[in-house]
Amino acid sequence: MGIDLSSQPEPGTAVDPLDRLADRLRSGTATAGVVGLGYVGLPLLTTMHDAGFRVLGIDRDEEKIARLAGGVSPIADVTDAQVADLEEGTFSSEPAPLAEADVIVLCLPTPLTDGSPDLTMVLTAAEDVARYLRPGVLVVLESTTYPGTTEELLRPILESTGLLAGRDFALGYSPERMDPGQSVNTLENTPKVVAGLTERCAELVAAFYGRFVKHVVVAKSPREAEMAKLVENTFRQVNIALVNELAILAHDLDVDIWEALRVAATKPFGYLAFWPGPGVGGHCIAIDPTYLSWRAGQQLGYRIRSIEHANEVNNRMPAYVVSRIGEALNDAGKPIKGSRILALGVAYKAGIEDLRESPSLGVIEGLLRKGAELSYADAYVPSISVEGKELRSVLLDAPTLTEVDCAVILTAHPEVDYEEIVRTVPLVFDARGVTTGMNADNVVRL
Ligand code: SAJ
Repeated sequence: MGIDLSSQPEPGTAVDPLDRLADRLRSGTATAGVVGLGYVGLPLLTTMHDAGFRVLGIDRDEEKIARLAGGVSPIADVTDAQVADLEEGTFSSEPAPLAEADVIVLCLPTPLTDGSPDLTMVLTAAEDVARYLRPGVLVVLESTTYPGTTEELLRPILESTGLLAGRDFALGYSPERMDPGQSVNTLENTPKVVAGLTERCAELVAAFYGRFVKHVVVAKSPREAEMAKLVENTFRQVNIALVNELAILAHDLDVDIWEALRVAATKPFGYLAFWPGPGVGGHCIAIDPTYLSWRAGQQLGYRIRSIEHANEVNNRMPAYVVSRIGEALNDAGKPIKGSRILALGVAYKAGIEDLRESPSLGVIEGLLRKGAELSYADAYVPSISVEGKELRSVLLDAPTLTEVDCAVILTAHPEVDYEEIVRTVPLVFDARGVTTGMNADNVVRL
C-alpha cells in the first residue's frame, strides 16, 4: 500500500504539532492518559480504551494502583472485568508514562478546605504534567472548579515549560457529568460540554471526545464551561434545599409534603421534581456550588446568598431529622437515650457505596450523642467509624428487625424490603419517602 502523500508535509517543512495531534485523533492512534482514577477518571479511562485509545492511568494512591493492576475495580460503576481488560502496564503511581501521552485528562478531586476551594490536587497534577509536556499534546481539565481556573491557574503552570498553549500544545476544559450508581446516563450518551483556550484547541478537544461521546457541545471558552458545571450543580443544591425547607414547613402546617410533591410532579412543564431528605451528600452537589459563591466573594466582595442559604438548609437537615426521630420516639413513650435504633442506608445516595459527605453519618452521630443504642445496615458499606466507634453493617434478618425499637430510613437502597421493615419494626422513621404507598400507623415520615 503506497504512502498517502496528501497527509505528509512538504519536504523541509516542520509538521505543526497540533496538526500531528489532529491526525492521531482522527486515525485513532493517539495515546490518552488520565490523571486521577476515581469516580470520574476510571470510567473515562475504560471508555477511552473501549473507543480504541491506548490508555495510561495515573494515580498517586499506590494501593489503588496495585488493586487496579491486579484487575480489581475500587468503584461500583466500573467492573473488575473492565479493569482486567486493560493492557498490562496501563496503571502507574508515577507520572513518567505521561511522556508517551498525546492527550492528558486531569480528573482530580476539588474539595473544600475550611470552606474554601482546594485545588491542591489539580495544581500538583498540573506540575506533574508540565514535567512531561511535549509539543502536540492536548491537556484537558475535567475537575469541577470556579470560572477562570483553566486559563489563570493551569495555563501558566503548563507554559512554564516554555511551550505555548494554542501553538505548541492544546489546552481545554470539559466538565464531568457522571451520575454515579445508575447505568442510564452513560459517558457516551450524555452530552459533553467542551471548551478550548483557542478555537484550534476547542476543535482538538471536540475531536478527542467525539471519538466516544455521541453529542459534543462546544462552549465559547473554558470559563463558560467551568461556569456551566457549577450552574448544573447549584441548580440541584438550591432546589434540594427548597424542598427540604418546604418539608419542614409542611410538617409544622400538618401537610403531607410527600403527597404534595407527588402531585406537583404531574406538572408536565416548568417543573422538575426534587425530594426532601436527611441532607445532601456526595463530593459534587454538597461542595461545588460553594466554589461559585467563594469566587464571587474573592473577586467581587459578595457571596451568592441563595447558595449560602441552600448550604445552611441542607447542612441543618441531619440535626432536624434527629429531632424528628426524637419527636416520634417521644410520641411512643420512648426517649432516644437507650432506644435500639437501626439506621438503614449510610451511603450518600441509593445504589452506591460512596460515603463522602453522607448526611446519614450526621444523623447517626446525632443519635449516638443522644445515647441511642445504634446499629446500621447498608449492604454497600461494610463498616463505618462514627463518634470514635467502629460499627459493622448488620444483616437485615428477622432477629435484627425484632430486636429494634425504631428503624430510620436514611438512604433508600433499592434492594431493601421496606414492607417487611414496616411490618416488623414497631416504629419506622422514613426520611426518604419510600413508604408513602404503605398504610401503616407505625410509620412517621420527614
Ligand atoms: N438528593 C436529595 N433530594 C433530591 C436529589 C438528591 O436529597 O431530590 C440528595 C441525594 O440523596 C444525595 C445528594 O442530594 O445525597 C446528591 O444527589 P445527586 O442525585 O445530585 O447525586 P450525585 O451528586 O451523585 O450526582 C450528581 C449528578 N446527579 C444527577 O444529575 C441526577 C449530577 O448532578 C452530576 O453529574 C454529579 O452530581 C457531579 O459529578 O457533579
